[in-house]
Amino acid sequence: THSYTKYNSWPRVQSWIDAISTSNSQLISKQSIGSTYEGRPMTLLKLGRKSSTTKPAIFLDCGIHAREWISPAFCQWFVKEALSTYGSDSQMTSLLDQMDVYVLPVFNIDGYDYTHKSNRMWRKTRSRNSGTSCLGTDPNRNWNAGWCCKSGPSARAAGASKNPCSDTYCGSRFESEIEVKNVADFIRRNKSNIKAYLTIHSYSQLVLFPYSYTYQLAAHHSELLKVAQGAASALRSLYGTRYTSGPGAATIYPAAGGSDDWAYDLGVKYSFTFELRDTGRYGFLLPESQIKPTCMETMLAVKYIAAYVQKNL
Ligand code: 0X9
Ligand code: ZN
Repeated sequence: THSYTKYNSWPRVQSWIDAISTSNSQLISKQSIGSTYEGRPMTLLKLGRKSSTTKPAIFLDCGIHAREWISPAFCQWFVKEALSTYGSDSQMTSLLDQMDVYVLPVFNIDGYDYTHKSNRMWRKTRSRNSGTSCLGTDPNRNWNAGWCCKSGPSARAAGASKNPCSDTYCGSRFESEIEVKNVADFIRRNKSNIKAYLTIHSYSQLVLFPYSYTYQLAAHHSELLKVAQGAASALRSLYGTRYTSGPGAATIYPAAGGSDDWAYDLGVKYSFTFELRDTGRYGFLLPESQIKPTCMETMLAVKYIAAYVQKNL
């Protein structure tokens, strides 16, 4: 059975998606944005007070990488908190009155399911690659943002690999992965409304923003740094958990083809990647006892960014 303080398997997340969207129909609706490689439906939740006109929106996704289990746990927590605090928490109420929040609870569903059944440390999608038995592409190297670019004289792409057996394989072309294509198509279709793109990963305790495919600073670098630092200090205010913020390339490593850089270059100015707990003691195997505190502190950071975006519409 589904629990917010456990790591739920994909079938449990799927029935949770159906149950929560039918029981709160004034505030939440679901839509399919396509299917995964293995044919599972990708269901997007839309949170917000119903309106006759199109509202500005925030896009939030979790579970791009299969083994980062705390990430889908956060998206589920976010939906629960949004629904249960609407009407009592003034910030959440005003957010969902003025804006919509699109939540994709698990991006890489095939990979997530595989980590529950076969290999806990799987990262990529589960698609076939021609000429090799190695499966999968890194869904965070598959976007059209300096895709698999070779920097300098070396034949290696920045933080991405041309080798299908690598965990950071960039794919045969950008958007080769149907999951990436489905989400990119949705964001392109709705790009005039989408004001912020937030993507949740683990681990390392970071708030990252563009760029990762280049060391060049984003046009809005100072503002993004200010917002990221504000989010990190909001997060820290609860339990003292320390997050570092900065542009991806300089803060973790250069890595081309990521969703945050793609969204930013499309025109979504407030584009952030979160790397949740911890800093390496448990890594991807974060104990279930840390789900609740991690989600509670992360809520403060996400709500900080949402409030900033709302104020600057
Ligand atoms: O390497 C990644 O994709 C992310 N780290 S993780 O350990 N979760 O795999 C960081 C993504 C930062 N953004 C880009 N590289 N665009
Ligand atoms: Zn990740």
